Amino acid sequence: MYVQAKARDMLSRRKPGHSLEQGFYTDPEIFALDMENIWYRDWLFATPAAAMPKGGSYVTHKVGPYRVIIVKGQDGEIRAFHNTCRHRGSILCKADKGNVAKLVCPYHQWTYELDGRLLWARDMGPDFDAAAHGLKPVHCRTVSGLVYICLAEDAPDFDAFAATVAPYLDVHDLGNAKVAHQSTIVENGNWKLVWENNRECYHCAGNHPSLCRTYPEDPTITGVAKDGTFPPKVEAHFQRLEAGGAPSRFQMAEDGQYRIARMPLLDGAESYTLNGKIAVQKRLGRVPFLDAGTLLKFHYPTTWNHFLSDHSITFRVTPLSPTETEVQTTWLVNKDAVEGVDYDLENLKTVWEHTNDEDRRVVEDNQQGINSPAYVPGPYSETHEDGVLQFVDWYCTTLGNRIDPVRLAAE
Ligand code: 3BY
Ligand code: FES
Ligand code: FE
Repeated sequence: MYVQAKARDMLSRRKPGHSLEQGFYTDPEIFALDMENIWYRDWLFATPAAAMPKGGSYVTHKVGPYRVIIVKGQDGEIRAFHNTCRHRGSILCKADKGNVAKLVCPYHQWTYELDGRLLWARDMGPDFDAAAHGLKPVHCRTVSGLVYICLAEDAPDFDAFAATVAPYLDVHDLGNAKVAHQSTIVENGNWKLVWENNRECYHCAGNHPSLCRTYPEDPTITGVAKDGTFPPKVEAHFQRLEAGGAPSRFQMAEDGQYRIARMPLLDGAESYTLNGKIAVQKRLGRVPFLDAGTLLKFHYPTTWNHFLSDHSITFRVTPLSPTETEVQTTWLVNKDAVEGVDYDLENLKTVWEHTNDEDRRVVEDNQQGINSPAYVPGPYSETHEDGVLQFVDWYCTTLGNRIDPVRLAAE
C-alpha cells in the first residue's frame, strides 16, 4: 500500500542519532499509520482507578474515533466498553465522568448493567435476543491502581509489564488514593514531540524554573542508562530505598516500551513543591523516607508517571491530530487527606501546572520550527538525549515491524 511504502522509505532514510524527518511530525497519512499500528493496537493507560471511587463511577475516554466507557461495577471490578449503544449506536455516556446505577442510552433508553449486559429494551418483540446485544467490551486491566485499555481485537501481553511494575507500585498504595486535582491541556504538537520532550532534561534548566528546584538535570536520572550503570549517588539511593522495602532499581522492557526506576531528587528535596517539602501531610503509600525520590515509570505510547513519598502524579498522552496532543495530569493523594488541612491544593499542583505549561510551549515551538520547509533532522546530544533516541528507536522499530509483515515474519 502506498502509505506504508512511503513510511518504509522514510524509515530507511532515517539518519542515525538524529531527529526524525518532517513528515513523521506533520503528515496526516503518517498520523493515521501511527493510530492504526500503535494506538489501536497497544495497551493504553486510561485512568487511575481512584477516579472511580465506587460502584457505578465511570470515566469516558476518546482515542481517535473510538469512544470508551470505563466503569466500576458494584462488585468492585473495573471494566471497559465501547461507548456505543447496541441498538442504533448512540453514544451512551457523554460526560467525562460521573456516577450511574445503570448505563442508560439517552436515545431510546436501552439499559445496560455495569458489566455490559443488556437488561432492558422496550418492545423489541418476542424474538429479540437481549444476551446478544450486550455492550462490546474493550480489553481492560488494572495494575496497582492504574487502569489500562487496549482497543485491538487481540491484545498484546500485559502480564510481563504488570509483573515488573507491580512491586514498585504497590508501596504507593494507589488503591487508597483519591483524585485531588486533574488538568487536561492540548499541546499544539505531534504526540511524538510530546514524548521526545519528556524523555530528556536537556531543556529543563532553560525552561523549568520551578521543577528545577527539586528535579535534577543530571541525564542519568531521566535517561535510560545506555551502558547499564549508574553514578555512585544513584546506586546508593537504590540501595537505601531497597533496604527500606521500596523496590527501586532501573528496569526496562526488552523492546524498550516501558521502564521503571526510583530516582533521587535534588539533595534534601522530598516532593515537587516550591520549597521541596512534602505537599501532603497524610501521605499516600508506605515509602520508608520522605526523601525517597521519585518512582519514574513510562509506558509508550501513553503514559509517564511520578510516584513520590507523599503523593503520586499520572500523565496521559492522547493524540488528537498530526499536530495536536492532549495531556491529562492527575494528582493523587491519600483518600483520607483533607484539602486545606493535610494539603494545600495550590501548593500540591503548582510545580507541575507550571512545568506542563512550559513543556506545552517548548513542544509547540518545536512543532512550529519543524513545519518549516527549512527543517532538517538534527543531532541528539549523546549525553543528554539518550532517552529521546530510545523513544524514537522504539517508535521506528515498532512502526517498521507492524507495517512490514515480511520483516515481522522473519523475526
Ligand atoms: O520535562 C519533563 O516533563 C520531564 C519529566 C521530568 C523532567 N523532564 C525530563
Ligand atoms: Fe441506544 Fe436506541 S440507540 S436505545
Ligand atoms: Fe519538560
